[in-house]
Amino acid sequence: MNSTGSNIAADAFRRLHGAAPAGVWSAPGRVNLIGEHTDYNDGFVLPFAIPHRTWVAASPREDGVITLASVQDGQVEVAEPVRLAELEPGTVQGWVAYPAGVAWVLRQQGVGGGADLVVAGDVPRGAGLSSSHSLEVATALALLGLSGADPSRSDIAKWVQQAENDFVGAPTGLLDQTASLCCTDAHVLFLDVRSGRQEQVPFDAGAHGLEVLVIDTRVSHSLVESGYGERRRGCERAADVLGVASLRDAAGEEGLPDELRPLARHVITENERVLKTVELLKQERYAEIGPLLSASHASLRDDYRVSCVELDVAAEAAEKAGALGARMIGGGFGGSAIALVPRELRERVETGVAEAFAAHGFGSPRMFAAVPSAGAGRDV
Ligand code: GAF
Repeated sequence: MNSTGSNIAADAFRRLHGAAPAGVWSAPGRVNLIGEHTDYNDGFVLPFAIPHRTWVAASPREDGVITLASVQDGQVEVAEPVRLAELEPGTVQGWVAYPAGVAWVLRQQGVGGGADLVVAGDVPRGAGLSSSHSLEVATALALLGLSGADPSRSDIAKWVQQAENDFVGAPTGLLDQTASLCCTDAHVLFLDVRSGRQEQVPFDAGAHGLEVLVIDTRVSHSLVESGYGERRRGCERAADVLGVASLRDAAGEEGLPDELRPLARHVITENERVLKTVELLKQERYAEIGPLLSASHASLRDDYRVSCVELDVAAEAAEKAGALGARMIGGGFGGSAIALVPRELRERVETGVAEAFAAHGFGSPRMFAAVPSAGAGRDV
């Protein structure tokens, strides 16, 4: 949908509202190369934006109402309009909660008003590629753009996080919205969540004969939210016991009760792996990041326990077929894995993963190579 996603949203807007939108804004999904479950521990992450995006065609309204429609496979779904003044957490369910949550937060910030919004997009949903954050970020840029406000991207990321935490009710960190807002073409974004420091690190796997293959398992297990929140609370407890502000500051796991040790171990070692990966990328030693990706997966599987059998099979089968490393990405319990694959082995890896899925009786995974793409912005 990439080159035409903006047109699809704008055309549907014209059909619904009888006039062209005032503008179209879009935001990408993301792949996190490494640095998982470190964001809410004040740690390091290293995402890049994928070419898949969500577009929001928008025009202002004077009556404090937000109307929402989405275009999916040519079908337009019109949602119940929401009145800004009546928005409260829990008042809106389903996909509308994401844009509504953003409007709710912006209103508290004194920006953004009523608007007609029409959404189109091609970020695979429920695949751990941040489709909901891309919708939230595109909505935020649209509402801000309509109102003429121009806050910093890190403020927008914090507001989107607030919408996600307080309105949608998911206790997520800052990784996904910052990735969507701040990633740039041909780079990974090295983000220190504590300080907010960002560094764009060139990432051209193709120049090294490599590809980042995304393997969407197409499963999303229940417990996602509670499993995520439980890990997050475990990390906070561990930091408390250790007497540090967050696990970012933990030097080791000594002194922790048995059940909290693996959580701390994951966060400590994962932050180290991010730093090492950045160093290797800067030295153009791309192939050597493979083992770090695999170590990240093992840590998420064994210590943090957020993997699942489909993700484990995906990572294992990819490596067996020649990937230099593979890992689950995102929150876990389903969604996607990535594999670092020598270009000439791409087909073999895809076949190996597909066969392993079939042998386990799983549905077919969706696979595509992802290249670092542009972050969020105004299209029209
Ligand atoms: C999800 C969350 F939204 C992120 O904030 C991050 O914690 C990630 O899981 C795990 O690294 O994508």
